[in-house]
Amino acid sequence: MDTRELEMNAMKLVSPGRGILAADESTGTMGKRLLGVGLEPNEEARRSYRANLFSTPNCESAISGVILYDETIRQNMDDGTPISEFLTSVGIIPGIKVDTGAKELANCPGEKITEGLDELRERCSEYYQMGARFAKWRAVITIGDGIPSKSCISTNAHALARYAAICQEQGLVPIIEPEVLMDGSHDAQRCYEVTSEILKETFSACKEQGVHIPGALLKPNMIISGKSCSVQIPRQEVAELTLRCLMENVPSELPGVVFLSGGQSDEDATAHLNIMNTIDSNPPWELSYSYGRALQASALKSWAEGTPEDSQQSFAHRAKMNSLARYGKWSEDAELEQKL
Ligand code: 5MM
Repeated sequence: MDTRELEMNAMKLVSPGRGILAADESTGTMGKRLLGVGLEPNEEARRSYRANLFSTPNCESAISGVILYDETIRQNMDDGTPISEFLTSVGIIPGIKVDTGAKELANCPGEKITEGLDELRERCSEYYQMGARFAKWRAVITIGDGIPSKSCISTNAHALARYAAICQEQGLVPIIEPEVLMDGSHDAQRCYEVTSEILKETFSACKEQGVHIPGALLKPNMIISGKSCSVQIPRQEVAELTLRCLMENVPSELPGVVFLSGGQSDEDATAHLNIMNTIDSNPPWELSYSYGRALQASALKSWAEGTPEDSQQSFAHRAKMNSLARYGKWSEDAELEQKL
């Protein structure tokens, strides 16, 4: 394992004012997103939308890395340049989703286990040759009546650690993503407890399996009430609880935490990150973003309703807002600006 290369790439991914664009929607998810804005979901539609997004002028000032899907890393930009080569040439690190999806967990109704460990070593080696320098694996934890079960927590934590160890062996920085879903009527306290549990178990499995923590990144959810909970806590409290939960459960050698947006509104995802970066608690890790929907929702809408340039402008705007949030410098007023 080349720990120096891993640490260097992990640090680059969380360099000041920059964060990650999660554009790794699987074919099914991307299909739903395209249909949602009235577009036909086919391979060329996925390619052209993403190629336009990646060519947004100056987006590298706010985007350090892009997570790609297997289909996308094999595609080209409009001029024929391979997508990963193009991203590298503008200073953006190409990454790759290596899990093969969350499937039903046997004996645990309503719960999921993420699959994809088979032949992972060989796939990582191929992705490294194609230019990828980091990877992502998402575990999905649902809160409900009597769930998550111990089995769901421990099997997902074990798989995340196995994935991380294999990625590092092959030169890819693993983004470890245990997502506690916002779906449900649970309160923020329950989200706090479940998030603590999965984080503890994941880092314990990583330790047991020799994962090199300074060469990895964590992609967690924020501590937030379930979508249908009657009590939605204010932004300041989301930020404080999230930081407290991370301080209690995340090792200090980790270089960075790159949050997922998980279905929060664009502005909430930005505002929560911004507050965390203004709270004077001196966390040992960088606090950044790896947003999918919160960076792309408006860009996809403009892609369907406007011109390619409109889509790039929408993306540039959200990227800029989140870049400001990395410094704790975002404001409602900044939302009125339009360009990078
Ligand atoms: C980009 O969306 C990813 C979805 O992948 P699947 O199609 O396999 O479900 C997802 O893993 C994403 O990277 C993270 O959840 C972060 O995205 P959000 O939208 O939650 O910020």
